Amino acid sequence: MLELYYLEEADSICSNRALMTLAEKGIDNWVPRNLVLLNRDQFKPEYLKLNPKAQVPTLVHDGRVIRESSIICDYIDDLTPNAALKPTDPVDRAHLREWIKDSDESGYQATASLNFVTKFRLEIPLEQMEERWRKVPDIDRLHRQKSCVYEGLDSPYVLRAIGAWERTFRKMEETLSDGRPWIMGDQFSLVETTNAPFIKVLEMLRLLHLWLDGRPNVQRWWESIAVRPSYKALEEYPGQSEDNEAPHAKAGAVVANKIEELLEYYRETIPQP
Ligand SMILES: N[C@@H](CCC(=O)N[C@@H](CS)C(=O)NCC(=O)O)C(=O)O
Repeated sequence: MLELYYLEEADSICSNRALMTLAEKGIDNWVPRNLVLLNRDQFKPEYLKLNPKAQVPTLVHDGRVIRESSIICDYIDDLTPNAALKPTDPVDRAHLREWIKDSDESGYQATASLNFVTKFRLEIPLEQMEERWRKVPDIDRLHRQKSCVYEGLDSPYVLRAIGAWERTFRKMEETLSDGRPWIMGDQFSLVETTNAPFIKVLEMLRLLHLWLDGRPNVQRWWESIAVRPSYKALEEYPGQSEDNEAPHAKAGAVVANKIEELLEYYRETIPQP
């Protein structure tokens, strides 16, 4: 039995990595174990036994536990040879892993910071946030979340997030400039299923164009991802990304000018390789 503990929310970026990978593999015989963050399900003792970091997703396969979203995606890919999401050539595999490592290390932090400084900051009352922080078992996560909420757009995590996406999209534009459809070439891969749920948050915040303007190859790549059923299924309701009244769209509109200024500042001050 394959059980997935996850959050059913459009901005549960790590849950969505697993959901998109399952959909691409055509695996549908998994058992949903849905957690609700606002009920603090992730801090319940029975869940902490599965995931001591109090995070989703967690995959349990025949009673054996697999944690960390990118490792879960890799594991899901190995469950069936259909629609392989990893190349066979060892050097290509090493390159795929470099992309995923980068996504884990900087894409994740960047997206989480931008989500916190926009939607969460506007939507979740401070007392509720502070109550939640008393339970967070990870000092890095705690500092990042507090800084984004207390300091807002002046948080150093925000400039770091903007820079992380600038660096990633620059590298993507270079890679895709030979006309290849996907980052790994002709093969749609884990690079797409691990990055798309993060980029989706930028899209929902209506900020994505700040990085994609002037990057036609990344735009083409993103348009090809956005029409895939595996991506569309991540929406909480049909048309969510197009809805100007959706919480992300409203929260993004408040910060768009300042984020654009910070991106300009980053481009002017940090040397481009
Ligand atoms: N490195 C972990 C990060 C997982 C993570 O941050 N999950 C978020 C949801 S996207 C979470 O569980 N947050 C719980 C909380 O904020 O209390 C992974 O990739 O699985």
